[in-house]
Amino acid sequence: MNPHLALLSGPPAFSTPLHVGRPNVGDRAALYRRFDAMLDRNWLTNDGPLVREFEARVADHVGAAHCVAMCNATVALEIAIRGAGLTGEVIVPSYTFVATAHALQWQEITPVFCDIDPDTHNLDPNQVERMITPRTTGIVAVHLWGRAAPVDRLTEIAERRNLTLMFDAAHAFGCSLGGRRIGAFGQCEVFSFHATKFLNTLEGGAVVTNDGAFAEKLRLMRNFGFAGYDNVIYIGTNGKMTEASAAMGLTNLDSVAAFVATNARNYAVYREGLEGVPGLSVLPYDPAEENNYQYVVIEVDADRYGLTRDEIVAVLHAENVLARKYFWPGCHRMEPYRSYFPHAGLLLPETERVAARVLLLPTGTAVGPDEVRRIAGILRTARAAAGDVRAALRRAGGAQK
Ligand code: T4K
Repeated sequence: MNPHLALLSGPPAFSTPLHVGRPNVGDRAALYRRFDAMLDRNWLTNDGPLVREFEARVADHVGAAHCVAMCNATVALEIAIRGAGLTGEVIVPSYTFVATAHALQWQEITPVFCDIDPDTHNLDPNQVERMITPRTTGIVAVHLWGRAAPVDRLTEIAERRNLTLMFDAAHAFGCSLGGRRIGAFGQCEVFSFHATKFLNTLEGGAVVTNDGAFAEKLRLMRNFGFAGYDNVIYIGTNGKMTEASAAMGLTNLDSVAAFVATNARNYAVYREGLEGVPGLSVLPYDPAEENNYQYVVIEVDADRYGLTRDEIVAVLHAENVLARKYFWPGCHRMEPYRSYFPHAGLLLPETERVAARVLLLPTGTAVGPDEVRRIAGILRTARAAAGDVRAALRRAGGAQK
């Protein structure tokens, strides 16, 4: 028995939980100054000055002509999808946060789940081609973990098959492809600024695009379709970002370089700490590109490590390391899709395999290098004690699901 593991009756390595998704927060004094100015102005939402400043800075940062800030990325996706006129069927990965699929189904558009490339975790363009039917109107690709989707191949397919291509860039703020920042590919790209994201606005999202007419349409749709007092010229909803959110966003934008540096350091320490551990691989980021390193993604080869992904998660949780199984079990195994398409998994072998092997480890500004080293140490110890761990989990009724 290895007494050091909490699962084997040692004390937990951490007295308070370490989370995946602790918010990164910049200069508090600057944030409070912005809040004060907002309160002095008595202007709290509805296209206020802080939102406009935030939109200009985001557009500039990512190299897109227009940014339309929204209350969150899910609503931003819904509005972008509706604004682009998508109907019928739209091709999406199943290996993504469920919001990507929900944004379609919410407006009765069928998400057609397409398999991924197991190396990139992004849509496999060869499979995309196979999923196109006469009802297909678009593709919503995801830049998963901030690593760019196969933009060139997808653009070529979309143009040839007359489909609208847009990107869920929820993870990809500040990331690049071919030296070009993600933000201006396809018809539009959608960022998330949720509290757990690399850049947060408390809750928030944005659509960025180079298409001015499209951006104007989205601005109308974001605000009930109002074009001036009493004049509704379009169907709309309430997708507005508040001034408080923009204040947070502007403050955090000033610290983006520091957030990247922290994440990159944690990532490097994880890599070093897990180097040579059989059965664990840390998903690589292309050093030739800009990355925000917001996710530390581990793939588990259970045969070589000696424990399954779920058993490792149980070990880590016992130590107060709240590793996450994103994006298990895949959208196609969540409702309502599981009921609508009970056999979807047959066409998604790589999605199923990857979703069963991946776990995410805590990083971000709330986590320091010593903590990262200790987490890596737990993973080394657990491998050495795999037999005891498995026996303990069996006794306790199986690994946490
Ligand atoms: N597309 C993709 C590819 C996405 O990943 C997402 C969101 C979206 C679209 C939609 O974007 P939004 O509409 O949310 O803007 C979290 C986030 O809620 C979600 O935004 C994110 N992706 C997804 C990957 O992660 P959960 O259900 O795992 O979150 P939750 O509440 O368990 O939070 C994660 C951890 O973060 C917690 O263990 C604790 C910590 N946390 C969380 C919050 C909110 C904090 O420490 N402080 C906080 O304020 O979905």
